[in-house]
Amino acid sequence: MSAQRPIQLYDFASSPNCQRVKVVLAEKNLPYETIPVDLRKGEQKKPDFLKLNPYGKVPVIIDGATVLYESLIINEYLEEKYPEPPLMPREPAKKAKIRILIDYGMAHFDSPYQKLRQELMKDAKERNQEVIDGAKKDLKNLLQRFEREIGDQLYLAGEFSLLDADLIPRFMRLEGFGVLPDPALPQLGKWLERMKQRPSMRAIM
Ligand SMILES: N[C@@H](CCC(=O)N[C@@H](CS)C(=O)NCC(=O)O)C(=O)O
Repeated sequence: MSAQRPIQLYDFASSPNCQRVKVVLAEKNLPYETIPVDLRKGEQKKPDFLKLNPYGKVPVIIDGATVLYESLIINEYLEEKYPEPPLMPREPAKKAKIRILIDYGMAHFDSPYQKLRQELMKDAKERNQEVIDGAKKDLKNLLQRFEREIGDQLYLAGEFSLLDADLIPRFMRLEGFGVLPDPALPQLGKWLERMKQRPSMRAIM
């Protein structure tokens, strides 16, 4: 029997959506090869790529005969297909809570996060400081929930889980945008530093 090829990851290095998959691949010690897709050149909209992901976005993984896109769904797949080490608790109620928090960190953060990102991408003299301040304030308010959730635990749901892996790329950007660290969010600040020490973060730092 011939050995199966390692997982292939269609990747754009600075993409947070690709980065969350890379963290999970590394946490699970899964060998993989990256196939760079240059988003600046529009390679993600070429017909061959659209056959893999009709949305024309990275990441995409190929695992044997399985082709998958959507980073959060890829990570759920990796967790189920390669259960060791586990990145989700066994109890359905705990799993459901983690999924609620992943959704919160993605969907609920999206509007102020994108607003801030768009504004900061502009030339400094064209930026609207009111928009920046408003988006930062909204993000800090949303982050309070994670500050309460983590409490004195090491990771967002106690043990390291998909919740940490899925959210870390976005939270690293929040640090780059000057939202974190914040004196009002001390536990999250410590978590961010703790996350940076994990070997799996080397793939994205
Ligand atoms: N919901 C998707 C979003 C994927 C996504 O937006 N990827 C970006 C890179 S971070 C992309 O490929 N953008 C190129 C484009 O939209 O043309 C996921 O989680 O995988």
